Amino acid sequence: MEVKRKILAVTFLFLLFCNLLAAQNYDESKVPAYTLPEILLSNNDQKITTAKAWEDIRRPEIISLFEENVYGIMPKKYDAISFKIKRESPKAMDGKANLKEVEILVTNDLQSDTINLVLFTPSDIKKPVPVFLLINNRSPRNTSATRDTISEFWPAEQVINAGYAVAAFHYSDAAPDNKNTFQDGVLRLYPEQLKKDNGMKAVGAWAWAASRVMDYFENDKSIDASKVVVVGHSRGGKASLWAAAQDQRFAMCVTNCSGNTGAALSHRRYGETIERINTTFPHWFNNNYKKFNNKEQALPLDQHMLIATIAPRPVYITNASEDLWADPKGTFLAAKESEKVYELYKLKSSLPKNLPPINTPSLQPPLAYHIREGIHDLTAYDWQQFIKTADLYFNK
Ligand code: GTR
Repeated sequence: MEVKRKILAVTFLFLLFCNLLAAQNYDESKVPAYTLPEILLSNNDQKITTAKAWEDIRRPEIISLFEENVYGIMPKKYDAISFKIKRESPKAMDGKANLKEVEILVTNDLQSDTINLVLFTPSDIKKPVPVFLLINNRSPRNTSATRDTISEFWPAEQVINAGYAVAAFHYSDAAPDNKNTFQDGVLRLYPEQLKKDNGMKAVGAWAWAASRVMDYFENDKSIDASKVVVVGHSRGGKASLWAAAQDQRFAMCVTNCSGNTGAALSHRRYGETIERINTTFPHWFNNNYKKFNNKEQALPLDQHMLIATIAPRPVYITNASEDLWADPKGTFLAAKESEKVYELYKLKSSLPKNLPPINTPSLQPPLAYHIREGIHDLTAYDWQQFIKTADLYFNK
């Protein structure tokens, strides 16, 4: 009896292991044949040939496809918002920057949530400056206000030296990244979302919080709110894309190594899959998204369409050479597919035809891309390129 149980247990573990291996494909020849949903064909088969038709018809359709099937509907209304400067230091970074620590308090239906913002602006500015805003999904130490930790994940000194303001908030202020506690943030304000299959979850809440920071920027005279770049890495990069898609006040989006349900094409089933992401992180996307576990072909959308909703505003997309989990090729292909929408705005993409070599950035807006040598991360090298593209775009 005991032996039989052991055999059963070993067989079970072996099958589980095979299953896990089989689920993740890293072999280009095993990418299934797929047809991407047409970006430029409306739900009632109308061909979209102008920027106006895109904005009036197709873009709203695509936004609702993503709301319904992936990220959930983002609530836009709240009762009140207030900004409190908790600390200000005009002599931060050896006198090079002004530091503000701002408490953004949002209330709705007697519930509230606080987003804590760290903001450095260059000291010597004569007019409002553009700003890079990071949705920090790693340790809060990365975005230290005291600069007791200096990290490449948020190289604030480097951004200040380039003449930009630099800001960050920690994503857990908006939604803890945990399947049992993600409700304990922004979703306290919108409890009805939790009952709906198309309700907002964690990624939606992180993007929502970026928009509240945008509300603050519109009230800070040192910031040029028409030049805000929203930046996110990985799961933060999924949120930065969704934030820029939802909120057209963001002038530019950076999505760094964002992978599955970020900037990579799901239909390819290369690296992380929808089933895998929904199983490991059930609190990120809405309930409807689970219907597409192992059913990528049935998706009425793919991530190239999300990138396209940000047009004509620039998007900077990245990968890392060792980060196959995030499917660099599928990410680059998604960027290429979105070019058609930029063309409607007469914006010519300067992306190369095929995935460029490692460390060869294509910086010219509207679509910028690089694949950096190394692992899944956000580094000083990455930031250096984002700054160059922002310089080109803002004519600095
Ligand atoms: C991974 C996840 C990715 C990505 C990454 C990260 O575990 O599978 O989709 O979001 O985490 O955020 O670093």
